Amino acid sequence: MNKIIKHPLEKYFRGKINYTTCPGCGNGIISQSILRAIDELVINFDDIAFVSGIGCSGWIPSPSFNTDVLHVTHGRSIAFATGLKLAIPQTKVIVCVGDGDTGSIGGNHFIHAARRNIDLTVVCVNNQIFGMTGGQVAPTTPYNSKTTTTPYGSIERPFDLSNLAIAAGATFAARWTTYQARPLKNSIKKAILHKGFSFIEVISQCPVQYGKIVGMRNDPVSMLMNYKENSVNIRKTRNMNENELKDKIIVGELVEKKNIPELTEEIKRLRRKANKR
Ligand SMILES: Cc1ncc(C[n+]2csc(CCOP(=O)(O)OP(=O)(O)O)c2C)c(N)n1
Ligand code: SF4
Ligand SMILES: [Mg+2]
Repeated sequence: MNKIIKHPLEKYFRGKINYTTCPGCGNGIISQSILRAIDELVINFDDIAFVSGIGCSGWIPSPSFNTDVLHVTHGRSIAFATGLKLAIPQTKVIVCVGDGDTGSIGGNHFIHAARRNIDLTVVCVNNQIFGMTGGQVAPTTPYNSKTTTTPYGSIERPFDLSNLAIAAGATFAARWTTYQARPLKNSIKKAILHKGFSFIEVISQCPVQYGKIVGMRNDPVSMLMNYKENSVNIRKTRNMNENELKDKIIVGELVEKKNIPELTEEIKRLRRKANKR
């Protein structure tokens, strides 16, 4: 008799969906990491809402995750998520967003959400490029990269999105690559439980658009091996000098601050104060 093997995460999917994601894209690893984190935390999927923007990363929860998913305009996912969280504070809100979405058009929403310490978990897929639209330069693309829109090399220095989040006030921030899927999943678990703005940056392979810039077109395995070889855990960086850290990806849990007022709690407090008058 044929044994039917069911994927343990199948229960989180809406049914048979045709994916638009290219073979070898890091979005698959990130999608699994999010769902495994939720599964291990034993959270009711209906108590979670996802928000995503326009970009390949937007297709991580939409339309496949079988819970509430808002697939909104480019650069506005954190703004929509803020509205959602304020309206239904008991909902856990997870935002799946691209590096372009986060650092360019959505930059203001990003830094102000971090400053306000609103209880959102933002999973930012940093493939260092505008993937979906054809490989244009993003605010995260390394200096001197030849992209569709920078044929002579990018002359702008890239943002470090995690450091930007921390500087703006994020109370939890972690960075991993898709190579470190287990620690990524563990940090997502912590981020979901964290009361406040949590930011998870995932350096992720786009073998189609970014792959061609770095000479690894359609070669996700080499991109993953590159992440493996060039990642350094934050704990080890204390003993390394600037030269040793050049071109390294610093991974790990970068910040965790507790007891900082969270926005929806602050609003509750303010309401009580106003009602007393
Ligand atoms: C207001 C607006 N501006 C521009 C676009 C075009 N656009 C769609 S996705 C995208 C960039 C996607 O890059 P990123 O956010 O890094 O996501 P990725 O596809 O790499 O996951 C752009 C510029 C749009 N859809 N809407
Ligand atoms: S273009 Fe890049 S980021 Fe987009 S689905 Fe394909 S591999 Fe993934
Ligand atoms: Mg991108």
